[in-house]
Amino acid sequence: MTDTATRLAEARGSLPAHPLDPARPEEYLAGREILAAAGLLGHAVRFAYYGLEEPPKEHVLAGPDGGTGPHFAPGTGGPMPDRRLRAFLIDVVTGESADVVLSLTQRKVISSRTLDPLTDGRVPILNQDFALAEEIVHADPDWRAAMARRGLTDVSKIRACPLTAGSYGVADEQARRMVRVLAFVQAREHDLAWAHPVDGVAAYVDLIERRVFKVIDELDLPVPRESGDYDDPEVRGPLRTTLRPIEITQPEGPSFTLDGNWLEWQGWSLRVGFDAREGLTLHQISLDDQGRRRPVIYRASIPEMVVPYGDPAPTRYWQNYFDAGEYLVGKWANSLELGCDCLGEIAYLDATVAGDDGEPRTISNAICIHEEDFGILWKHTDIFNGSAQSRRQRRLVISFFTTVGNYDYGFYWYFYLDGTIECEVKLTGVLFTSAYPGDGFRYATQVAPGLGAPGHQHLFSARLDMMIDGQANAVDEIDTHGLPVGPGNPHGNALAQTATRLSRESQAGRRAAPEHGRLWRVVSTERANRFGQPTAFTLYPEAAPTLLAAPGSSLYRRAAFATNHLWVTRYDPAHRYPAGDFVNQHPGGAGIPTFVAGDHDIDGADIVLWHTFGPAHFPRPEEWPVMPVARCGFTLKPAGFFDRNPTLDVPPGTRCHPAAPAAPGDGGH
Ligand SMILES: [Cu+2]
Repeated sequence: MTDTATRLAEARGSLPAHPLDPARPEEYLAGREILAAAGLLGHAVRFAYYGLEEPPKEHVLAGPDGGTGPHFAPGTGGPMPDRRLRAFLIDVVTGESADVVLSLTQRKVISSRTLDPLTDGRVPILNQDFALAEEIVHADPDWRAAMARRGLTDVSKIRACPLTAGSYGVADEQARRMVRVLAFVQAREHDLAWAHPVDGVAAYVDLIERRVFKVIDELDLPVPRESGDYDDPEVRGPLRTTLRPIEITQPEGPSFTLDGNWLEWQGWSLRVGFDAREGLTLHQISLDDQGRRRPVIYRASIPEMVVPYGDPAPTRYWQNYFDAGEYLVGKWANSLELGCDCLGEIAYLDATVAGDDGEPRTISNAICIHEEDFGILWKHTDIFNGSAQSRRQRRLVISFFTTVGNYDYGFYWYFYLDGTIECEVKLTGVLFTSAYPGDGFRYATQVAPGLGAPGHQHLFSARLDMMIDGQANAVDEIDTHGLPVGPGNPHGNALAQTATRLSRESQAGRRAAPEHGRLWRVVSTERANRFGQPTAFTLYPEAAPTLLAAPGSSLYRRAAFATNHLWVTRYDPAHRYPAGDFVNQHPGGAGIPTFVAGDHDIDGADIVLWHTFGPAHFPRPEEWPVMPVARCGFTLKPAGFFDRNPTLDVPPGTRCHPAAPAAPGDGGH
């Protein structure tokens, strides 16, 4: 047998347990062989993305038990769907890029499309671009002269950051696969380079020609000198000695079960996935209701995030990073450490991503799964019957952490005993820095002498492929109003809710309205609760500002998804990324604007919610030199999904001695 045949046999012999299981190392290898056999892997071809091409939803739902459960046994339901991988390939000598889908099952390339970078955008940044960008600027005479003019003659001490370029309609830029490079001084090996930005200089690098094609040298600002090396005892001071241990133990083990990627806990069931671009993906989230598995969400993920910076300086106006579409957040996932990143009884899942060469790389302990005490679930001391009851809340936590340049992001999904789902992103790491020009500067906070941290936004997009009690769903916008004094409300205390059905895609680009406590309720148009009301889950937004870049700006077109807090679209398997498939240097208009262009009916349809969240971040001095976690996210709560509080059956804690209810007739006043 040839190598190819052996690998393919291996990949076939060990079929994934389920069609939504993440691609495995042997599958990446087998896929690479198929690409090579099709002549698509020349010596200069690199993988800018490589991952599972998920099977169509209807194929999964046609499986046994609606495709839920740990195993998808072929023969008992539909057949195992075709197993496919998708690769974004780039020839780093010619720049030619292709979007390729291959079938492991059929052992062939299914489709291969060459990108037109002017209209399609470009493939994401490669791993090799980090070292390459530095090598290129270090060798460039103009850039070296700009550094030398600032007294920086030893370029080995200057770190270069390959920053995505955006798209500003400049022909000389659009024609190139390029990054813009800002520089930071790292005088000692362990120095924190971000503390020493060489502001006022930007090098524009053509990654294909491997040269700097322009140096912007506009402002002469001193390089801030104070060390930000928070590992250095001189900088951080002595460690405090007053923290006593907190141990988290579960002597009988956790209450969840994990079978492959299938997770069950306290009535919840779901499948955990992982993708190099999106990171954690959750599938087929259901709730058990008296033995019935009731679907809630078919697929949940955060497929995009953009971090636009608000400093209009000529050397930095273009700073806006699409961390998922341009850098791939999943690819940079951390290996998590027990007792350090996660506390308690932890189950880990590894993640496999591919390197530039398409070789699989396993990130051990990339996904952390555990159970947490979360304070009080419910509590009441009754003044009439004397009952004093208290129950503790718990949540199941599924999380991963990723490092994208200076920032670190933790993505946490929480599932609670009462049916609540929460998504929380933890933002930490090191602020992006600039030189601080002096008092009254509007666009940055001074965080160390002469060091600025520009204001920016973090705008995440959650893609929630909803499935409340089935695929026929709709969204109502719920506002709460105080009513004017008048007939029927003589004392002016009346308050009421209005529910407005978002019937078409064109009506469903919505913003939060905290003054009305605005919520979006996703209802089943087929199932009702005991009151005859549709079963539903409600989305609670946090209502931070949407994209603040000016309408008409390049970013406004490129990050159109972020101009509203909510979009609702009819499900389409091709609609995966809210800023489009190829975000890097894309001129704008891709993603959400094209998804809603057909203005589909979304009342009683298979629908997807796209929810924008995340803070406008004007840094505080306390966020330097490393930032304590800031949080953002959203919550989904059952709203008439159950007929009453679903947690009456939660027992009191073993160390809890609730007062016995008073005997009938004892009640006093
Ligand atoms: Cu920030």
